[in-house]
Amino acid sequence: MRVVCLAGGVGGAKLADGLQRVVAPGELTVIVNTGDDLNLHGLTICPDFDTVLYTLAGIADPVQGWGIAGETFEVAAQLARLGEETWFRLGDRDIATHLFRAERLRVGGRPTEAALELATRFNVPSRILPMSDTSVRTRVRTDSGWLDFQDYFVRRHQEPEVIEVKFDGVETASATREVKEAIRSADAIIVAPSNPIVSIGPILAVPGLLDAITAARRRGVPSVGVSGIVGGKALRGPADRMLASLGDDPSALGVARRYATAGLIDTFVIDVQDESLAPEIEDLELQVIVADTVMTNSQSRADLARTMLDAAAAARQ
Ligand code: FO1
Repeated sequence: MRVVCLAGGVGGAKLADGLQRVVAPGELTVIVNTGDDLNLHGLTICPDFDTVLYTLAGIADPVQGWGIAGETFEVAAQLARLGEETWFRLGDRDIATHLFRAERLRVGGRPTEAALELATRFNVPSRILPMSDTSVRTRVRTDSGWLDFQDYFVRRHQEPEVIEVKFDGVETASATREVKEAIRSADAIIVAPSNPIVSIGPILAVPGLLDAITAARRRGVPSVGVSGIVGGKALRGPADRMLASLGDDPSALGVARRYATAGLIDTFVIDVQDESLAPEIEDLELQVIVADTVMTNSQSRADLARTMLDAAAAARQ
């Protein structure tokens, strides 16, 4: 079964890891949000890509979910001594990834080519594709005006209320041939429990990408999503507060509404804690599956992946 997973953030990486554990080697493609990317110290940093990369390589920091386990921060400490800003902390080993990427880009490689090569070098059997090869930058409007995503997310600890979101550069971005080909040949599309606004939102905004998913769904390819909001609380990050401040329901129902409106999915997995929301989600003409969705270890990642793939297989029959 060839599986395409849309992902961003730590929750997306965890589900991607579960999928990689249950599909045959090489059958998984993860399409990753690049709206969180930033330029720092002359380097292009791709946090969501790298989080998926390190997680699928089995070397992600188990506590924070991003970065590399056992990381050291000598370069960051020296940058601080030089008077540079270090609120976005790059680990020493992580910097090696950035140097690798920088060199590939410097000699004219596309971000997708650098991404494929990085996955190979890290012995990852899955394909991890940036959503596009041109720069897209998520920005959020708050009381302090428009902020770059990582300024809001890391520097200001997601504290300001988000009143508007935009994806700078997305109008001129396009789905890469690798992304289109992965969706064209997919047997199932899986939408990870990532932030629907700033992780999945930018992916869907890339011209041609949702069209490719729509075409796949018309051919009968099932598309299964899962809520990253359980019991009205985001499992991680600010998705619940963002949904509320943007006028949506901060719940699995709010996430389902966004995906149903976009025409992204036909089946939605909600947590057992949210079972009472099932009828309202079914009213959106979505098939609802109730399951344990909270991923606390590799077994529960694989279990959620299996639940979603089983739902996809059932939808194909
Ligand atoms: N998150 C933080 O909260 N603080 C950091 O200093 C930080 C550094 C960082 C460096 C590389 C990387 O790949 C990710 C990093 N992240 C950090 C995580 C990142 O901001 C978030 O995971 C995503 O952008 C949100 O999905």
